[in-house]
Amino acid sequence: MDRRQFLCATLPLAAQFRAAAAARQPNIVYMYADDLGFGDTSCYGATSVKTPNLDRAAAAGIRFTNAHSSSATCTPSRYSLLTGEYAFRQKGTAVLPGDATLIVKPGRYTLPGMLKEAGYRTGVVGKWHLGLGEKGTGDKGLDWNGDISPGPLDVGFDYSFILPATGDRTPCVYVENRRVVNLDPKDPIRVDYEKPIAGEPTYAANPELLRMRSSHGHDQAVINGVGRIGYMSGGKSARWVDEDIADTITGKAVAFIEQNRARPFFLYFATHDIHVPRIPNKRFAGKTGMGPRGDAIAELDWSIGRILDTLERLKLTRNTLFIFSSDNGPVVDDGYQDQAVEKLGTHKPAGPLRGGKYSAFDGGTRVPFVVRWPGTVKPGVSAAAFCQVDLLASLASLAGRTLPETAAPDSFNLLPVLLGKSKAGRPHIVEHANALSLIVGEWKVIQARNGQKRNLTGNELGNDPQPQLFNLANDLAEQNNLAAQYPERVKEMLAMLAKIESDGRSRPH
Ligand code: NG6
Ligand code: CA
Repeated sequence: MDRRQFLCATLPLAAQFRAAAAARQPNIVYMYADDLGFGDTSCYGATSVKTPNLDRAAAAGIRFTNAHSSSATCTPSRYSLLTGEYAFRQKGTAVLPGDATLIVKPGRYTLPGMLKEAGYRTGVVGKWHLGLGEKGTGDKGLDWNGDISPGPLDVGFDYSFILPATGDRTPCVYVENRRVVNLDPKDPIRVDYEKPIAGEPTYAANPELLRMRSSHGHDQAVINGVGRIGYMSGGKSARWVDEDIADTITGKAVAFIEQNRARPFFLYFATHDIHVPRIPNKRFAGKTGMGPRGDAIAELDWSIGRILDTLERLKLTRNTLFIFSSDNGPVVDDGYQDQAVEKLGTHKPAGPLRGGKYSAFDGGTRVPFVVRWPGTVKPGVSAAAFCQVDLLASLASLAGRTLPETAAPDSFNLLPVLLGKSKAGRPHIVEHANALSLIVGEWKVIQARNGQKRNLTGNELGNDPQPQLFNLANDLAEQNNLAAQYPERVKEMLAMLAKIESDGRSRPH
């Protein structure tokens, strides 16, 4: 008896329809790199580093050239991805410390929750960085040694295996579902973001333990020879080994696919690569001649290959929508002396774009975005405007779900764009760095913003006390500020942006 006949024989009619619909749903794998720039992969023009696995996905799918992360840093981009709401609407969605509380509140309509309702088995593997628990850490706060809740399982995921925040923030342990992995109860974990923990090595007191120095910050706890943000004690058997993070989480992602091969699944696989600290496995160390940053790109590409190979091996390729992107633009010096600057050579992490991570210029949010679904998506290149905040509404459309009126306030249903059936992208793009920007067609305005021009590690932020206007069609690199020449256009576009802000939503009713 095949699966259909079996369902017919055993289920009542309504359940048969549901099961049949679910059986037709494609799997969805959303692979999310960290800090990977528009120019960091060979399918987007890099020559100093090769990414054959991403290139093969791009050759068989669609390579987008005007797709954006919702923000120029991690936490707000991930918040928007899961909620379909621009992060600038909510306080507390900036880059979070490792002891932050969960910022996507249970009960919220989310991307994984929507897919779960549609019959998907949902999993998140990798970097989380959206907080955990409701009390924060500290003496009376989140206890890392017990059940950690609420977390991913309370906002729509059936399974989670995560790094709580970032590789450079404590606690340096994995959390699987509600528990720290490999924790010895006799060696409990304590996390502190205010003061050192007595008896634990610190950056200042124990330089002999360091194998990588900081260029800025990263000078609190020393774990595995690397200075981190935040302090921690205990959990010795649970601590991750930086060199093995890609292997560990890619293994968990592969296992999730294997275990759920027989039903529709949604995997959100958020890599640690190529975020700092960049400590790739020895298989990749020294392989690109570009130092750890280049080697981390090679390691990332290996992870992509493992996912694609797994789909192929399980014969799921034609029934899986695979999407790859990055949470924000590239950064070279992000606070460690890891030779990224010295060994950059002619490589341009943001390709032709100005700025990168943290920046209001396009390098901050215009990121690689590749969609592959053989048999359904025709290979090509798309210049359509797309934002990761649109994934919720677009994938809801794919899964046959109607969004509640108040859900996902900034998510546009661009499923036809995602699948290459239309080139009509979103009518405008809001970019979120320190300042907000608005792109409409070829024009881009950046709101006036006081503040530093560059951050402490030299990354250009795009702040200017006057509004800036660029024509991206002739000046993709944002070199010629035309604000003085077109004051009316600046005024109109800033008014449109102010309305998007004050309306509290931008998704059409
Ligand atoms: C910054 C860190 C940087 C990185 C970033 C968050 C310093 C000097 N810089 O504060 O290293 O961790 O936060 O990156 O500490 S993100 O991709 O998660 O947004
Ligand atoms: Ca990031």
